[in-house]
Amino acid sequence: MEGNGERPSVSQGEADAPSESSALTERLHELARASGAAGTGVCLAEPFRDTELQMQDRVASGASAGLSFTYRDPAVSTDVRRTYPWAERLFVVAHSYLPEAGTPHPSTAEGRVARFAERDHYLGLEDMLETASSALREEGYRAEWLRDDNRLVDRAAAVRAGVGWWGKNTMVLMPGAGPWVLLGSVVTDAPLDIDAPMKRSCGSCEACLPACPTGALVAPGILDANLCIAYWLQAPGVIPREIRVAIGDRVYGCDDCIEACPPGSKILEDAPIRPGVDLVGILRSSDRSLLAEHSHFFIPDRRARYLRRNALVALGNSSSERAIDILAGYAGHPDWVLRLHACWAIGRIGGRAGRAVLVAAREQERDGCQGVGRDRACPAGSVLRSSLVPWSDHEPGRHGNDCAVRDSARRRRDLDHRLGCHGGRRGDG
Ligand code: B12
Ligand code: SF4
Ligand code: SF4
Repeated sequence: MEGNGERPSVSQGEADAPSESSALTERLHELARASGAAGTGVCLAEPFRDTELQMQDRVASGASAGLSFTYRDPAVSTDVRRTYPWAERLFVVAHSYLPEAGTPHPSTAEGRVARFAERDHYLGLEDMLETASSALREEGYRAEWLRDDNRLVDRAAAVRAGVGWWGKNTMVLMPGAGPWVLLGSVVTDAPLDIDAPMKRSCGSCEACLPACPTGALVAPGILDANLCIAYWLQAPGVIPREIRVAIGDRVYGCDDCIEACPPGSKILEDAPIRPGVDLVGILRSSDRSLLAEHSHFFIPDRRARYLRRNALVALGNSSSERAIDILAGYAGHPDWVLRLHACWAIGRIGGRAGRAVLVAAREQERDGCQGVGRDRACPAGSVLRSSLVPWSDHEPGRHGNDCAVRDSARRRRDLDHRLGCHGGRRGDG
């Protein structure tokens, strides 16, 4: 059997009769497909040297923005034998979350969650990986699966195993599903037949590059995480001002560079419209229920403050004066990160009521908050000052990709929020 129907498998067994390993390989592909996998492939568990070098470059240039995860130790995440010395093969599985995940269509005071996180779509992938692992174990082989884990760069494995190709938006694209897939691998010592990498590329298409609202795709296939909205919505600390504007109504994840991708357009068309998430609801819920409801999000330190921070920013971008009441409550919140983003949101909405709240908040801040950054000095005061500048001047869309966002985000690289926790096992993409 061919892993993805596009390229021949390379048999490791006898040349004439189908070997035991060929039969097992075929069975695994079939099992995974039967359990819903959009694509499967097998590659050698050799180190991914090119990827390691790319990651070292990103760290050296700062483009990894202090990310931990796979960047914690690229020597480990690009060489699975450092974790599993017995590894011979990676059986890679791609799970498409479209059309089921739908397309978010938030109305005012609703926020947008990227499709991959609409619910925990990794659960389906885990079932597929476990099915394949069990089959291998039943045959007496070792098998462990990894998905979105610090110990393996999933996309490098998927490309080597011929499951898809590198897109210029850095995603792995698959025929049929385009970029709308999550990836995982079974690590095994079984001598499975390997697949050849796919002979495809984006060709002359570059649609994703201008589609990114912040210019985070700084070159084809190169993402500067300092500029990426998906990065900031799951980073600890303060979100830079210009990124806050670019965030729009998003509260988690960003799909713009993948929505623009033609190989995924057909499956995207079939995705049903679904409502957004209730932003005021997020601000009114208890920490416990917020964390329970969004248990599949990566939230730094599992602190509900970061979900609330994101909701404050999205509400600020909603232009809804009706949001001022709930924001006013947060302008006096004991947590300075929330106060700061609430004051910004109020300033962004503007209006007489908002200004009155900020004036009152500034009074409260007068003696405290002599912090490190411009924003931290006084959330309400800095917003009052900067509200004299028309917000449209900060709109990234109006200036193309060489806008203030990039400069500002770069300046922020060395600030304290990078030192926050971004580690541990990931819960999302
Ligand atoms: C860190 C991380 C992030 C970071 C950084 C992303 C990044 N591009 O590195 C942030 C938080 C920004 C992020 C965002 C998202 N992520 Co994420 N993330 C990861 C994680 C944990 C590690 C990624 C990694 O190590 N990258 C290493 C660098 C070196 O890889 P790279 O940037 O792709 O670099 C390659 C290309 O540059 C290529 N290359 C080099 N030169 C050139 C030139 C050309 C022309 C081309 C085409 C390619 C190319 O070679 C490099 C590798 O050798 C993986 C899970 C995992 N354990 O692997 C998920 C993962 C990559 N994320 C995933 C998803 C779904 C997302 C989001 C779509 C979620 C969302 N909707 O918000 C966004 C997409 C943003 C984007 N365009 O990448 C999926 C991607 C699935 C797929 N089909 O590719 C993964 C694999 C999780 C999973 N298990 O499914 N993510
Ligand atoms: S996820 Fe959003 S911000 Fe990040 S590269 Fe893609 S379009 Fe740009
Ligand atoms: S939008 Fe075009 S260039 Fe970008 S990843 Fe998709 S096919 Fe490739």
